[in-house]
Amino acid sequence: MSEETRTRKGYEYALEVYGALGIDVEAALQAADALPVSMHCWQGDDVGGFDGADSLTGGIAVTGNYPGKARNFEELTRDITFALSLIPGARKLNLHASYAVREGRKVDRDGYTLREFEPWVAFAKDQGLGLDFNPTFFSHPMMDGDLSLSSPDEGKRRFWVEHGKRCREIGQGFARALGQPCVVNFWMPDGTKDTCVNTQAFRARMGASLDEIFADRDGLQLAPCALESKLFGVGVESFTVVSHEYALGYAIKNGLTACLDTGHFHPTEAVSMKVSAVMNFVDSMLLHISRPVRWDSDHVVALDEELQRIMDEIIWNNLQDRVFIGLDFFDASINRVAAWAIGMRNARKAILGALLAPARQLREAEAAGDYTRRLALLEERKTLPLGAVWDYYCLRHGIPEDGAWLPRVKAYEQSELGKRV
Ligand code: RNT
Ligand code: ZN
Repeated sequence: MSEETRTRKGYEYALEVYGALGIDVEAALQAADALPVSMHCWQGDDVGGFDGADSLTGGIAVTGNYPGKARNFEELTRDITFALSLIPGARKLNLHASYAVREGRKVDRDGYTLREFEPWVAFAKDQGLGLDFNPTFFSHPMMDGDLSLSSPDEGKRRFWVEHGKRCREIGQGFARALGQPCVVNFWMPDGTKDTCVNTQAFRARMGASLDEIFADRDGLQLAPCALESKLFGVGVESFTVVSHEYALGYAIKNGLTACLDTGHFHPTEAVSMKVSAVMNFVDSMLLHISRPVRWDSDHVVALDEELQRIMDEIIWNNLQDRVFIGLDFFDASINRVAAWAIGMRNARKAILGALLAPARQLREAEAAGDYTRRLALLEERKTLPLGAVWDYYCLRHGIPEDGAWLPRVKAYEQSELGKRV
């Protein structure tokens, strides 16, 4: 039997199984395909960027030295292009300001304009991608240790305020150029290694900086701005200025987007359980989906229960128009293109899984107080033939199925990545 015949047969079987549950597979496929997932550019070069940093600061860490890391714009875009050929569905590309293409010009982060990102805009147009954006408040000589927007050094704080403003302008430029919104996400690593005794002073300076950056309310439609909270960073363990309560409070008070990174909470807290709660109080949310192994380790996103629960919460609560889905991980111990493919394919699989669940029956059971049936259905749902629908979906879009994409990555490793020494 050819692979294609096998896939089609599997799909027919799946249609029967889902059909018996009253699930419209075609509608699910179309909805899953249309939901944008933003792929972070920084998996391709271990969060290095192009604007001069030789080490990663801000309390984040990449481990591993798998060969083939992208070293410049050409290599990174080549790798992204190749990765995208393995990833079905609506996609956006998420850039960091540190990926500015300066072409020798002496411009720093407080002065970046759309010009430094024109090559990215051209690339996005060429690939049919939307763009999202992040100011980079780390890996830069103007950092005050681990402080940026909350620094007591007025010169440094001002530099970072200007950077924040520039990044909003650039995000709006992306949105205009590409005809779709650009989410601009603000994550500041600010905090202290050991006990901070004037926490309020840091938060007051942070607040004053953010107020300046967001004073201009124009452009928030084109480029919604998100604030990302965090629990702690390496070397910044005791006090984080933009903690969860701070970020959420600021976002609610100021009409910004709340960003929740799945690695930025205590290990037993689940972001899936926060989505509908937070969505009561903000217009929109950005998710940084990651996989925290024991801590904020930024492992490649796996198709685990939490990923599925996050997508269930978004889809079952009909929040997909107000929740922006982005990925955030960096693993340098495996092939970086494969890391993208695995994480992005998993995100899309989980979206499809949520759309293919017997949501009506689950709701009915719950409304009837039949929690036994609800649990039985939730468990049985886990072994429905999602994989058969997934393979058909890939086939239909000319994307390699499970089992077929990795050999391509290995070939790319031979022909392209292996040359980078
Ligand atoms: C760090 C945050 C942040 C970064 C990226 C590179 O803990 O998660 O989102 O990972 O901006
Ligand atoms: Zn993040």
